[in-house]
Amino acid sequence: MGVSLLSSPEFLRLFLLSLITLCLIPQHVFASITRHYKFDIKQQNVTRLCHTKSIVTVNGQFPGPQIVAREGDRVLIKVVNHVQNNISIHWHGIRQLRSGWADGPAYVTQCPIQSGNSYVYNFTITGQRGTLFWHAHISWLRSTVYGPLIILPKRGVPYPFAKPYKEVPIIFGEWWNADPEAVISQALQTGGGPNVSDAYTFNGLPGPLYNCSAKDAFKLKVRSGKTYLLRLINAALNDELFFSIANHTLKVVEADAIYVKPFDTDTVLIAPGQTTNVLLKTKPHFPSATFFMTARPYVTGLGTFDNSTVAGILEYESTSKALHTTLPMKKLPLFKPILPALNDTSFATKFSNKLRSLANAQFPANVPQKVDRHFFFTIGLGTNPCSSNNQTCQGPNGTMFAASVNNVSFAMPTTALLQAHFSGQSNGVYSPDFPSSPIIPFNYTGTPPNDTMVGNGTKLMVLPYNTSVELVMQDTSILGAESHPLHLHGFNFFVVGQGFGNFDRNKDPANFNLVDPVERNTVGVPSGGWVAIRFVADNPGVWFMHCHLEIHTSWGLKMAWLVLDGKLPNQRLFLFSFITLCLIPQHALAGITRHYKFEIKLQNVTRLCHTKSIITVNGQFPGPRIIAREGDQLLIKVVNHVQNNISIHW
Ligand SMILES: *[C@@H]1O[C@H](CO)[C@@H](O)[C@H](O)[C@H]1NC(C)=O
Ligand SMILES: *[C@@H]1O[C@H](CO)[C@@H](O)[C@H](O)[C@H]1NC(C)=O
Ligand SMILES: *[C@@H]1O[C@H](CO)[C@@H](O)[C@H](O)[C@H]1NC(C)=O
Ligand SMILES: *[C@@H]1O[C@H](CO)[C@@H](O)[C@H](O)[C@H]1NC(C)=O
Ligand SMILES: *[C@@H]1O[C@H](CO)[C@@H](O)[C@H](O)[C@H]1NC(C)=O
Ligand SMILES: *[C@@H]1O[C@H](CO)[C@@H](O)[C@H](O)[C@H]1NC(C)=O
Ligand SMILES: *[C@@H]1O[C@H](CO)[C@@H](O)[C@H](O)[C@H]1NC(C)=O
Ligand SMILES: *[C@@H]1O[C@H](CO)[C@@H](O)[C@H](O)[C@H]1NC(C)=O
Ligand SMILES: *[C@@H]1O[C@H](CO)[C@@H](O)[C@H](O)[C@H]1NC(C)=O
Ligand SMILES: *[C@@H]1O[C@H](CO)[C@@H](O)[C@H](O)[C@H]1NC(C)=O
Ligand SMILES: *[C@@H]1O[C@H](CO)[C@@H](O)[C@H](O)[C@H]1NC(C)=O
Ligand SMILES: *[C@@H]1O[C@H](CO)[C@@H](O)[C@H](O)[C@H]1NC(C)=O
Ligand SMILES: [Cu+2]
Repeated sequence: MGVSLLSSPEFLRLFLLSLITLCLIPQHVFASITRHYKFDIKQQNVTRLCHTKSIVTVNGQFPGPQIVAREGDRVLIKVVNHVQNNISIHWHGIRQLRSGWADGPAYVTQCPIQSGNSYVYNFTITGQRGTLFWHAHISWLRSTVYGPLIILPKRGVPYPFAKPYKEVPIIFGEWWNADPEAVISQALQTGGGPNVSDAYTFNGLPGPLYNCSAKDAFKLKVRSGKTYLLRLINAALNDELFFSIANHTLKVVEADAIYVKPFDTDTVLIAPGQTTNVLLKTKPHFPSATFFMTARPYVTGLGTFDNSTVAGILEYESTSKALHTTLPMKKLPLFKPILPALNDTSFATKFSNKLRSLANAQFPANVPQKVDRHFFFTIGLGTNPCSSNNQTCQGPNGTMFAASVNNVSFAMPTTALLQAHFSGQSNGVYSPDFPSSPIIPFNYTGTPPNDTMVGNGTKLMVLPYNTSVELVMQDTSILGAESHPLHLHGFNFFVVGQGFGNFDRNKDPANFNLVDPVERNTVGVPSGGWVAIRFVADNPGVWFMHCHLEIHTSWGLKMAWLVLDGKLPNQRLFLFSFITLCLIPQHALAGITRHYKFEIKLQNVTRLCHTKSIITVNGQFPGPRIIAREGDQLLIKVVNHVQNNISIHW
């Protein structure tokens, strides 16, 4: 059920008005502006690998449209759902300071937007600039519903590196000939591993290394002697990716919208949910060659995976006309990069160790030096008993695959967690008792225990406002060690340490980097190892944390933090306005929710032989009666059909 305070014509009027305002008033007058976007969720037929299918898209585009804003801007995105699926959109990496209602994960911060309904995401970008992305955050719809989210520095503020000649987003994804919704639905039913994608893509294009795909190639046309800023985004569902460009070195300058100390590398490793900005310096003279850029996965798990390679083409524009006419591009020699082996954990470790915060006066690394709460979470796969008693499941040994954090496989609620918390009705929705360390310690990276079954629950870890947190995430070898890119909503965190084997609380903290650790929103828990992160819980709300390998999230590798309001008014979550509410199961509550609809309209009424048109609620004079019991929640949707402005006082 959608509740909106502005009816859509009124929204449109506001929308047009602000556009006009934008056109007339010179931008330098504003410190920051409001940017309006409209996302129509609709089906679109798309063909790749000679395979045509109808996919869920934003505005018919695949990948979806780019959102561009400046640090300090407010962004208002109206999402209208024209498809049969429920949908919600996450603005991945946006801090959402006090605006948790706009974060997007379905059943965490909002109920999904149902078919025919709409929702307005309203947030301000505070203290962030760089490359992020947006994606659907329900089921596996993000396989096609994703796009870049680019935050430019404030007007007049330069990058901490020379201004690039051009900026180019390259968003990595997967192409599935099958319907990913059917794939995950089947996997969850059989308990087995899911089918895998058929191709990887750059900006939606699989490129020439796949059958029937030569024409669908991403081409980066460049001039010699220039510097390009490539905004790399991994939006793939289930695959960490290596990326490289033949005969060119890349300079990494930013990760997850935070500047890093620049370093050169031939290959970038980027997990789903991560973004990396690199500078590409083109060769000083026309090289008489074309170069492939390629990506293929980094894989540590035991399951099957898509081991294919996507290629795009780096093509130099020839300035000489003669060259152009006598040497068509396709006749030029072609060079291909050499990527690390699919299981090259040594490269992964070296690469992640090179990432350091810029940590200068302008962009300091505010690493929490003191810690209020220490947490230790195990991260990994496990099993559930087969839910079908007339057949064996396809998971390990006839069981069903599951995944967990501290052995809690997260059970999604049917009411949004934030709504349940905010309305004081958490009873029956979640419990505030997420374990701060494993209940039964074991040798996490040694011989796996005999019992691989996981527990489950909808448990939250509650943090008072401004708690300084250290969290060690420990991979387990229960069904084979595996790298897990963990994503935290609502915060950036500092990666203060990582290692292999079991984390040693007595020895390892001595080696933590509390000076210039990389700050990000998604970090790989090393395969068979651990990672330590720190953050300050300065953002009230309910914040999802989960593996960004979508299959692991589906299996339950997710949990949520509940950060309480602080004492001051500016330490509290904003009141919700455009919130899509879920129906709360009534038996779970002492009070119930009562829904009323007030249509403000004109009505002819006669008194003393005098007929006149008056403003009424639902045509009634006096208006309708509202009845409730103590403890009930009242939801009254007021729709204004008259010319006057209106508001109602209770
Ligand atoms: C997609 O293709 C099918 C089959 O050709 C067609 O019936 C349908 O109308 C198309 N849908 C869209 C959104 O173009
Ligand atoms: C869509 O979401 C609503 C509200 O949570 C739920 O009742 C309904 O079953 C969902 N529909 C589908 C198709 O998942
Ligand atoms: C967006 O959120 C801000 C802060 O809560 C609020 O003041 C503003 O009215 C909202 N705008 C819309 C269009 O909802
Ligand atoms: C590209 O690199 C390959 C392998 O290192 C080398 O043989 C070739 O000459 C290089 N080509 C150009 C144009 O740089
Ligand atoms: C990918 O996997 C398939 C099936 O396991 C195998 O036949 C093929 O050789 C692999 N390709 C590469 C490039 O590793
Ligand atoms: C990586 O894979 C290769 C061959 O596929 C294998 O020989 C090697 O042992 C593997 N390395 C690791 C670290 O698992
Ligand atoms: C197994 O049970 C399900 C319902 O639980 C039923 O749909 C299915 O047909 C049964 N399969 C067999 C082989 O009996
Ligand atoms: C599989 O299950 C059987 C019987 O339940 C058990 O004896 C065996 O040890 C299990 N194997 C593994 C690899 O878990
Ligand atoms: C855990 O298991 C590993 C691998 O078997 C072993 O090397 C290590 O010593 C064990 N650690 C502990 C604390 O038992
Ligand atoms: C696990 O299973 C093995 C072989 O079935 C057995 O020898 C061992 O005692 C079991 N360990 C535990 C802790 O139950
Ligand atoms: C959670 O665990 C209980 C048993 O503890 C089981 O009955 C239930 O099916 C599990 N739910 C899920 C979603 O795995
Ligand atoms: C009220 O009466 C006027 C005059 O008879 C008529 O034009 C109008 O449509 C009526 N309005 C409503 C809401 O009934
Ligand atoms: Cu994972």
